[in-house]
Amino acid sequence: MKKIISLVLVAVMVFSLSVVAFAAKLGDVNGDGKVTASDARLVLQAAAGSKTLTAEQQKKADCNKDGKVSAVDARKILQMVAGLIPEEELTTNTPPSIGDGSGDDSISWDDILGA
Ligand SMILES: [Ca+2]
Ligand SMILES: [Ca+2]
Repeated sequence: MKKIISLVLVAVMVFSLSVVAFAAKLGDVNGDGKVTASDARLVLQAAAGSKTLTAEQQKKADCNKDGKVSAVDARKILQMVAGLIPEEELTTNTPPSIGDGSGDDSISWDDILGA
């Protein structure tokens, strides 16, 4: 019985690890297993309307999880590629910068006045 429990535990651990690995693939739009500038380019092309992404690609492209594929996502990918932000940041929906309360990706009077 103990053996079965530990087997189940191992299975659960392996499963959660693969989920983490899958989540880390956010940003890998072209699906080559790496997050590179090529992925950012695809996101930019999609944002500009010159390229249509599959539903799966759109999910991976939407790095800030706002439901849209935009230049903001491409920038996040590029920042990650350049090592400016950790890879985990792609999977979290944190404001792009401290003080940007309105979430428009810039600090403006809106944020200060709370409009
Ligand atoms: Ca890629
Ligand atoms: Ca987005």
